[in-house]
Amino acid sequence: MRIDVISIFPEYLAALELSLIGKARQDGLLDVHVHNLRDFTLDRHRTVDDTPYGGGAGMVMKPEPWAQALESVAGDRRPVLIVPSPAGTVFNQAMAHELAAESHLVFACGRYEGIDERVIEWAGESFDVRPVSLGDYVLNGGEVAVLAIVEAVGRLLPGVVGNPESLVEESHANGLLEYPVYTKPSSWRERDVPEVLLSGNHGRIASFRRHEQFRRTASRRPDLLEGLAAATLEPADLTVLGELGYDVVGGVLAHRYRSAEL
Ligand code: 6GU
Repeated sequence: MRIDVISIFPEYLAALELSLIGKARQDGLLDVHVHNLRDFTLDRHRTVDDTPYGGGAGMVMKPEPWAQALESVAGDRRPVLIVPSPAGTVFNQAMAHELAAESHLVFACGRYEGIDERVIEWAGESFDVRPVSLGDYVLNGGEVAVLAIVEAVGRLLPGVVGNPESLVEESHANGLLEYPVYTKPSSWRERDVPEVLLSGNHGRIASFRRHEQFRRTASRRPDLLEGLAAATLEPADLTVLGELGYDVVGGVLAHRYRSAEL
């Protein structure tokens, strides 16, 4: 996969040289190119921003440096252009899987109040444009989002994560949060590892872990359970979910008291 990142803080992306993603680059699985937007300006001051039409606080990124930078990375195959923005679609594991199937991702890191909207419209002629948000809070620019998205996508590429089994049993892999994990010693500061995990009974261990996934998800992320298709659940799951307050209504999970509010 090829990745181009355009930013006025290219040093921010140095973290992509570290750890799993850095290793994937060394191994030739990921071809990452970071570009300084200021290299595409045409004035002596390398200006990338200007005041907003219509007034208001802050500055807006000028269109022409973006057009020059994007043209320089476009290629001929209609790459996906990810525009990090708190006004984007919220990123999740399903989107990470979709992006992992692409051959070329381009990231346009805005700063200030954002990029002149005409750039986003114009880019649609040669890119598949996707405004993407990390969640409902505001960052100063897109760079941190690029680090997060490249890491989430990169680890899904074949060969990046050493043991692909570890991608199966992790949070969001099956729409639920991950079960809690423990290691030695079995007793630590008067706290014992749940007995079932020492039992060697793989069936009991699997159902304990699944039970814990439901308990955790119900407590921390009830939004993930609400509306879940009951067809994906086993009878034993429905017993546990029933104890957690969930019923099946019209083929999907609904919390007994909360569903009307959601
Ligand atoms: Cl992707 N960008 C910015 N600037 N702020 C954000 C965000 C992205 N996601 C959440 N907040």
